[in-house]
Amino acid sequence: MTTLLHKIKMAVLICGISSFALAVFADDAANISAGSKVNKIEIKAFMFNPQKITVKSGDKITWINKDEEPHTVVSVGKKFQKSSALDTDQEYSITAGAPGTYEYFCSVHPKMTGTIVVEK
Ligand SMILES: [Cu+2]
Repeated sequence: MTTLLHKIKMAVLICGISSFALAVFADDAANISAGSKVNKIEIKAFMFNPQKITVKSGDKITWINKDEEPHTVVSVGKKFQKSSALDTDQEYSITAGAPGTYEYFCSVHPKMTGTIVVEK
């Protein structure tokens, strides 16, 4: 699985990627790693909760918007694919890749920030 994730990452880096292609890759990775932990981040009151989350490489991370306002999930430095604008109760998921610290924010409300720490 680690190898697959590396391949996906390489593919993403090489291709420059359309968001559609990445979404397909992400879904495939999620299916293959079924059984790995799902980490939920709730978006509520203009905050990501938990604001900082620690996950294992290969884990799925899912945001759900519990506000009446649209929010997005955008990686600082484009380390992972950004979400579209999430409406109320809409979810967005990624699969944690290489270990490291990933900062993200909401492009609609840039003061909304969060951190993902990916461990091996
Ligand atoms: Cu927002």
